[in-house]
Formats: sequence, structure tokens, C-alpha cells
Amino acid sequence: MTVVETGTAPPALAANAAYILRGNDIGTLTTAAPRLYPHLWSWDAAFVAIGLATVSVPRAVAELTTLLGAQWASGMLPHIVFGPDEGYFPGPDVWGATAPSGARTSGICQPPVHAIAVRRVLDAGRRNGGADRDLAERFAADTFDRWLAWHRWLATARDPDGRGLLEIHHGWESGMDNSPRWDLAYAGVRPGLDLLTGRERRDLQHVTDARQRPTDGEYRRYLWLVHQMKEARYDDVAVRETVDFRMTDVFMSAVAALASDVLAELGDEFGRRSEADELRTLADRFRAGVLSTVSPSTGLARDVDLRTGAVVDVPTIGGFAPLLSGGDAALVRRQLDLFTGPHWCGHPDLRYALPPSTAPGYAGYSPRTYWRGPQWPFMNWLLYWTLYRAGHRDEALSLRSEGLRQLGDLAFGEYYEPHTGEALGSAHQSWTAAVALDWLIVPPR
Ligand code: 2M8
Repeated sequence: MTVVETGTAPPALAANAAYILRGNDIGTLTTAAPRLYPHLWSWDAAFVAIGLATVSVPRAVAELTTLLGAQWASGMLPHIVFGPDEGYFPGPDVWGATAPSGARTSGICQPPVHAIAVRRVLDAGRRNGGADRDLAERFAADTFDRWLAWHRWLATARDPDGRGLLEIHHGWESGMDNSPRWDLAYAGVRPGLDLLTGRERRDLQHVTDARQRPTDGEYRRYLWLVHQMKEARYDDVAVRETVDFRMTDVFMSAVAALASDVLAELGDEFGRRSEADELRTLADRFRAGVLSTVSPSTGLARDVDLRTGAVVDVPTIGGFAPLLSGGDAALVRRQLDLFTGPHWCGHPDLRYALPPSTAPGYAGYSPRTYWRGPQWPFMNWLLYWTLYRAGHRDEALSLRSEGLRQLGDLAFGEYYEPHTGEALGSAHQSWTAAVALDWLIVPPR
């Protein structure tokens, strides 16, 4: 085990992280968090599998199998796979969506990070050898077409014009729900119905400081969009034509570029040459799309409102999409300097040198409010893994050591206050525990 300065001895941190994942395990799925999120979330499940792979390859495989079991006929992986708990709002009754397998799901998606999890589980199986290796290799080979179908669906349903930028229909699809990235789009969403009054916001029962969560006004808009998509029967074309929220998501597009490359490498290993070529073409398309959005003045990538044509110029973590997609060495260098510099990770008032979800200097920065300022451990891991893979080792290892120091409080918070290091949101958040395990147990390659 590598020793990193965490404030807590690494074995104790790893043991606690494994304990959290075990506690959130309800059989075939790991809840994203014990009370606030008592179901499986799509991109959380990928990070959870990455953490689980360090302690049990079969359990990691089971997590991804549960997600795939809820895949829609179109290839879409839904953003929530509901377990038996009824304590989340909006729950299955609001979504009214079911996968061909009968699994109850939401009707939208999240960023496609999953190929990274398959890669990581395969690597863990091969490190362990024996039955773990056999299982992981069989799983990766047997499910390759399912992940491919997911990427193909994104490329056709969400980038029908081939501009290399994925379109989203709800802030929840970005995973960065109330980020200032979406303020402009939400300002144009005027709910035709009040779908909140009379319903209970369960999230506020578990996070008692309401400032850490989206407002009721934001929730009314969230629910209205769900209503519109449900009315369109979740049909890809009908939703595009009717929904009040249509944004390109540059961060999700960068994840698609990265994950398509990772899936292509898996295709190479399993003799799927033409599919690997197809995935590389997709990766190139998304990479080019991401790079086309970069502001020459700020150096950050930008989202576009497809309904109005407005370009969103706000300094959020989403602007660093090129760090995930790569593709332009000079731009990536410029972004790394910005990322490590005094406006972001190197900001003198930060407790740990980790990226806040919104730049501290921005007028709308709010250090305790969800995606409007706090630091997110899984995000730190994603950037760490990608930067290391791309050869930016110093920056990657700094994210790892600072990320581990942050988690030394053993709270495994959903997100962290950047100046004090206080854990916020849900405690015992699964993906936070998962990335701690990977950081502690798997040496960077
Ligand atoms: C948050 O989103 C959910 C809705 O999907 C919520 O607020 O109820 C986001 O942080 C999202 O990225 C994450 O996947 C989910 C579960 O951790 O929680």
C-alpha cells in the first residue's frame, strides 16, 4: 500500500471506506448514499465499481451488471435504477419509466464514464489472477456490445447533427444539477404546472441546512422538465422537439471522448477491430466538438443553449472539459496552468489544492451550495486518473495526495467546503469512499 499523508493512517482510511461501501450495499446495488440517495445512480455506480474492484472483483462486476440490467432498448443507460426503498423524491411514480427487464428507472441519462470502470475492474481482475481474472475478462468481453450500444445511442440520439457535442434535457443529466452552467437555461424554463406543492422534498429531511441543496424554485423547474419528457413518452425525437431545456454539455461530451477511447482499447483487446475503429472515430468527433467551444479569452470550454444560441461563459469545473478530452497540447497546457493557478486549485484561501466546482472569484460562487462551489472527491479522482493516463503526472499525483488529505476526516462527504474542508451534503457517500479506496490501494500506473 502506498503511504500518502492523509492525517489518518492509510489502512484506517481504507478500512473505513470499505466499511461505508459494505454498509451501502443492499445486495445487487450500492446506494449512492444511505438516506439521501437510496438507489443506484448511473455515474456513481461506475465510480463505486472502481472502488469495489479493490476489495471484491465479483461485487464490482455485480454493480455494473445491475446497471446494465436496466439498459433501455435504445441503448440508453438511465440515470437512476430504483431499488426497493420508497424514500426518494422524485421516485418511480413520478418518472413512470420501466426498462425492458422490468427494472424501474428514471428517464434521463448521466455522463458516460462507465468504460473507465470496466477498464479498472479488468485491471483489478488481472492483478489478482485466477477466478477474478477469468470473471473480469469474461465480463468485459461479454458486455462490450452493451457499452457500445450506450455510446452509439449518445452519438445518435444526443448528437444527431454530428457536431461532437452531446445535448442534455435536464441539469440532472450533466450530474452537476444546479451548476451556474445551467442558470441561463433554467431562467427560460417556466413551469406550466406547480408539481412541487403538496409533495415532500425528501432531500431536505437528510440535509438539514437547505443552503447546501437546490432551492424549491429550482426543484419546480426540475419537475416540470420531467413532466414534459414523460408526456413525450421519453421518445428521443419527441423530447427534443418539446422540452424547455436543450443545452450542449461540453463536460459530458469530453467524458464521451475519453470513454470512447477507453472502450476502443477494450475492443482492441477482445478482437473487435471494426467497433474499436468506430469508437475512435466517435472519440475524435467529441474531442473536436469540445475544442470548438473553447473561449480564446478565458481558455475555458463552454456550453451552448440550443434553443437560443446563447453561449454560456461562466467559470465552472465544466470549462476544464479539454483536460478530459485532450486533443490540443497547447490548450491542455494552458488549462493545466489555469487549473493549478491562483484562480482554481492554487487559490490562496483553499484548504486543499483541489478544484472547486465553480471558481471562487466568480460572483455566483457559493462555497456551501452543492455544484455552485464545493469540491467533489469523485471529480478529483476522474481528473487524477485522466491526467495520469495522459502523462501529466505531477498534476495528477497532487490531486491524489490533496484528495486523500481531504478525506482524512473519515466523513466521506458528498462534497466539501473549499475553505474550511468541512464535509457537506450526505455523509457516507459511496463514490467518495470508492475513490479513496482506489487512491489508497491501486498504485498509479
Ligand atoms: C446528485 O443528483 C441527484 C439527481 O440526479 C439529486 O440531487 O437528487 C448529483 O450530484 C449527481 O451528480 C449524482 O449522481 C447524484 C447521486 O450522487 O446526486
